[in-house]
Order: sequence, then structure tokens, then C-alpha cells
Amino acid sequence: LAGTMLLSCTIQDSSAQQKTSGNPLFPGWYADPEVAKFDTAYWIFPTYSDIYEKQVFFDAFSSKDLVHWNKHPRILDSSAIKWANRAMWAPAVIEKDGKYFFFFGANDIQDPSRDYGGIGVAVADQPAGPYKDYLGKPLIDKLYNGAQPIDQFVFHDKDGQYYIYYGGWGHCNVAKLNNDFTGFEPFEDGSYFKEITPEKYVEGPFMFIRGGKYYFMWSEGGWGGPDYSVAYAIADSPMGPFKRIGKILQQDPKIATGAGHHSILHEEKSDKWFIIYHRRPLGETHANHRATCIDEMHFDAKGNILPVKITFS
Ligand code: FUB
Repeated sequence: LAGTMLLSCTIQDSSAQQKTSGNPLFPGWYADPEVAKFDTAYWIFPTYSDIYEKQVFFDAFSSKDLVHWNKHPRILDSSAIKWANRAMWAPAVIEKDGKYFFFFGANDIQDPSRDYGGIGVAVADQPAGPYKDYLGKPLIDKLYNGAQPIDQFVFHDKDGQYYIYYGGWGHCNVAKLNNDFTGFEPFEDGSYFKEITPEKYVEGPFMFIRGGKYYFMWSEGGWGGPDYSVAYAIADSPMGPFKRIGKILQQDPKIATGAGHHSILHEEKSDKWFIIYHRRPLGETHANHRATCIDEMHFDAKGNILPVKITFS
């Protein structure tokens, strides 16, 4: 996404009654969906949700209308990333200067004797790829401030600066990306990674701007559990401080459990906001059986996000 459209994807032509395909958006177990709008198409880049050993590729989905979705299989494969062999997940995709940069997590540094990994970057000339390794190594491969190097979100601020927010294991960092995404720029005090972890944060950070305010969102609760959910904070700066306001997305015992790890789509013309997230169908207990869904998100007059009603429609 170019410019501020990175924060919240914008469509030009939308009716007051914007229809979607209903939930789930497409068949298959797909988690951690990142939504984007490139030219006239919506894109969703999810995790292929399976056991670590089978998470060796990414599929993408595109749509002109949020109703009909086309699958783009294996837009990035571990065969293109020599340091990645499993647990590839949670993409964040951004357009810059005509190139599409695909940030992803791979391998699991929990056991450094087995795995070397972290957050990688791939690049392509079009959203559907094919993507190639951009750096030949992870962009972030170490533990800074206790933040597992996963679940990155790339945010383009209104002053032009690109930030990366990331982190699992209950810690969230922010860093300033350099202009070509090969590394980082220091903050004024010379440091590169600042911890900005809000109360109850677990993973899955996301940022957008509305009314000049920075809305920072994340997933909390138990990974793979029914209480996995999304909460948020509002700040005056991309650096926070991020004081937790409350939960806005969570399970509904009549519809689904474990609703979390989301991204946000904004239709500027109609000023409609959508949350794209994963959830577990009722009766499913397998941690990886997560499906990608969409629901509308509303604000109150003060700009607070109202609790989302999760639906089948
Ligand atoms: O899909 C793998 C992991 O599950 C993600 O990194 C987390 O955010 C959780 O959704």
C-alpha cells in the first residue's frame, strides 16, 4: 500500500450496503490474515495454518468485491528462502516504489540449537509474486527486549517514516525501518528496538490512524485457546505510550471461538471499517484449525472502537 493507504486500505467505489462473501471468506485453514488494497483489488495474505513442518509456503487471495475470492497458490515457498524450512507465518505486505515487500516469520528460535530464524523479507514486482528472498538472511534474528521475532506489521506514518512493530511471547517492539528495508535507523538515543508492550499484549500488533490518532491493536489471551481476542489503545504518536482501553474482538459461544490476529480495512468513501481476523469454528479443538473471517467495525462519537459483533454473514 502506498502512502497512508498502508494504514487502512481504501476503495473508491462502495455502496452503503457493502456485501462480503460471508464467513469464512474462503475455504481452508488460514490464520493471521493481513489485508491490503493494491490498485483495484483487495488482497489477503494469511498463514497456511497447519503443523510447523507443513507451514512451508504462503497462499494469497484476491477479490474485486470482497465477495468472490481468487486463490493464488504458493506465492512464496520455503524453496526460495534458503534459511527457512518450517513455521512460515503471519505475513505483512507493503508496496513501495513499485515493489511489493513481503515480511514474514520463519522457523522457531525457541530452540536455537535446532532452528535459526526470525523475521524475513521477500520481494516481488506484483502482489501475487513470485517472491524472492530480499536479504538472504532474516531482518531480525535475535531476541530484543524479550520479543519473539514474529508477527511483524509495517506501518507507513504520515511523515513518510516506515515503522515495524513485532513480537510474540508477550513483548512488543517497534523499530524504524531504513529507506530500502535492508535494516534500521536509530532512534534519537542511538537504540534500534524500543519496547512498547501494552498491558495484556500477547502478539499480532497492528496500527492505523483515524482522526489524527494512532490506534494500536494486538492479540491477547491464550494462543490456540477460546479466549484469544483483540484489544487496543489510542496514542498521539506511533511510539505510544499505548494504554490498553479494552477488548473489541472475542469469541461468541454461538458462532466461533478464538477470534484474533487481525488486520483492518477502511473504505474511505463510505467510511466503513472492517476487521479481518481468524477464528475457530464451534466444535473445532485443533489449535491450527483457524479460518479467515471479516466483520464490520464501528466507532463511538468519541472515537473509541465498539465491540465487534462476529457473524456468519
Ligand atoms: O499462525 C502462527 C501464530 O499463531 C501467529 O504468529 C500468532 O499470531 C498466532 O496467530
